[in-house]
Amino acid sequence: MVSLLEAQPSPLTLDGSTTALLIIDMQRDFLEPGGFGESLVNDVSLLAAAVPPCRAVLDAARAAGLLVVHTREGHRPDLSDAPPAKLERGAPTARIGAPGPMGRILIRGEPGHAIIPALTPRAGEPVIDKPGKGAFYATDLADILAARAIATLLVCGVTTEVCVHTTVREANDRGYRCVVIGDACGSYIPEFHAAGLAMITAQGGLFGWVCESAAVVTALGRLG
Ligand code: C5J
Repeated sequence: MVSLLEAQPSPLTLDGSTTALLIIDMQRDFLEPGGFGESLVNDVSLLAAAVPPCRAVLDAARAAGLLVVHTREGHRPDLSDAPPAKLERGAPTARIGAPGPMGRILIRGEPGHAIIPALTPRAGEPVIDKPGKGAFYATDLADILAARAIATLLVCGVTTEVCVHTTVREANDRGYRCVVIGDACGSYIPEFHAAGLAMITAQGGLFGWVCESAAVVTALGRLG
């Protein structure tokens, strides 16, 4: 069954059997005080507005039977998967691997690495641990999507201009139709959020489509 999704620069059809919801890095390290986001001197409260829209599309995707995939940015405790160029950035006390109030910053298994409680993955929903900004780099995401013949990705999460954008660019080059759910994304820098969304739809849809969470809920409701 297909459903029409209102989006920019044009509406598009969603086929529930070949569409997945991809939720990027909604981790405590980015959204809560004391994590990686705050270590880079960001106001992490700016990301809170994205949580209810993410929850709304997550509920709608689950009800419609879509594949839901979650990602987490983070590194092995021995940092062997973190290139020096990434590790050496930022103040030494606030770098990846440094101790913080939520455990070592951006390290797998630490409290800060977990997805926020409101969006906790359910059993059966793949969780992709990624060492980079893009969710395809050094992960098995492409295999998981191919096994389900996924052609369209509904993408949300944080941050708009970094991990969401990098993932959408990777996915676009791999042939996926990418729909970014604008109000379900967030950035520490509002101008970057707005520019990031504008870049996706520019020139007839350079990297895909942008829509609102309410439109996704409506479209998925017709599939459920
Ligand atoms: C960043 C991310 N901003 N998930 N990561 O470093 O966007």
